Amino acid sequence: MEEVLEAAEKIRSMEVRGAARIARFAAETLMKFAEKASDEKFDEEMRFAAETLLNTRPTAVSLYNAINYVMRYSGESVEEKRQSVIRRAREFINWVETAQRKIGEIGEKRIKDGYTVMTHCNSSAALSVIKKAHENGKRVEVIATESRPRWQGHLTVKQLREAGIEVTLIVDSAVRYFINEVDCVVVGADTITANGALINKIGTSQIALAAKEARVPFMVAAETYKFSPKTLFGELVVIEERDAREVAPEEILKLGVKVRNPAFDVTPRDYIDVIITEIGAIPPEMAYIVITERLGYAGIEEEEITL
Ligand code: RUB
Repeated sequence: MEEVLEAAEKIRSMEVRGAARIARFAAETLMKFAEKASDEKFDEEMRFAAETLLNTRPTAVSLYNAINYVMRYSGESVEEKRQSVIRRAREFINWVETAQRKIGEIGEKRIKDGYTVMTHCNSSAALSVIKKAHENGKRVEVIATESRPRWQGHLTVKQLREAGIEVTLIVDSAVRYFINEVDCVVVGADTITANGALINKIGTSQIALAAKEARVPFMVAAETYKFSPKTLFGELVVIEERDAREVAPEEILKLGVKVRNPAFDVTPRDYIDVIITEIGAIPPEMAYIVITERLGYAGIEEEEITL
């Protein structure tokens, strides 16, 4: 169980971060844990591991979908169940890899030669789109935000430079200043709700607002495991609020200043032109169908959702 607790801490502390990486890491952790879990209490131990991983970061539904996918294992004997967990975890990991590749192939068609693309935070799905356009010989430049307070923008600019892509780093508050120099915005997703709203890194909704005002297309790159089944039943997505010390130094905190540090925000579907998924470039209004048909929640009652 120690490995599961360590893995949970890596997610909580953001050593492993980003919705897709978190999901993949959770599936890998459950797979390794299943190999060692006891014969006597296999189901109980698996469930404890699943819940421990689930209770790390509340917002990205990819974590829930990954764990839920693996935990729908089956089998008569413990050995069959163990093999089923391993098989399902491998299937999920394969889903992550193929979806990101496919999203790149579909999304890059929306990026024309000579485009300047704005992105926010550090999204593997969004970068897959930009990198694919570059690989296909299009001249692409990127404007990337710092993404305070955890500076994920620094990862983004490094990864883009490694790929040989021109990139400009800006502070988050400079988005509107630069929006008219941009041909489109591409961001990732932590969660897409049943009504097509996007939950992504704090600041995303301000970018969407600026993009709409400037008539700049706003694209979301999101694998279908970023769509939230629980929102079908009216559940609201929990926005993680992180420690004040990520935002303000001790000398400010000791003055009794109240600090709020939400990690994500909500962009209503009206601001989204298209969601690039591995099954196609879809309008946000199709989120309900993705959850029911693609993720298989059609006709499922809320009580049947056990995790
Ligand atoms: C990361 C973030 C990313 C999405 C999508 O937040 O908001 O835009 O997770 O990333 P944090 P990906 O750094 O707090 O985890 O496309 O890689 O899943």
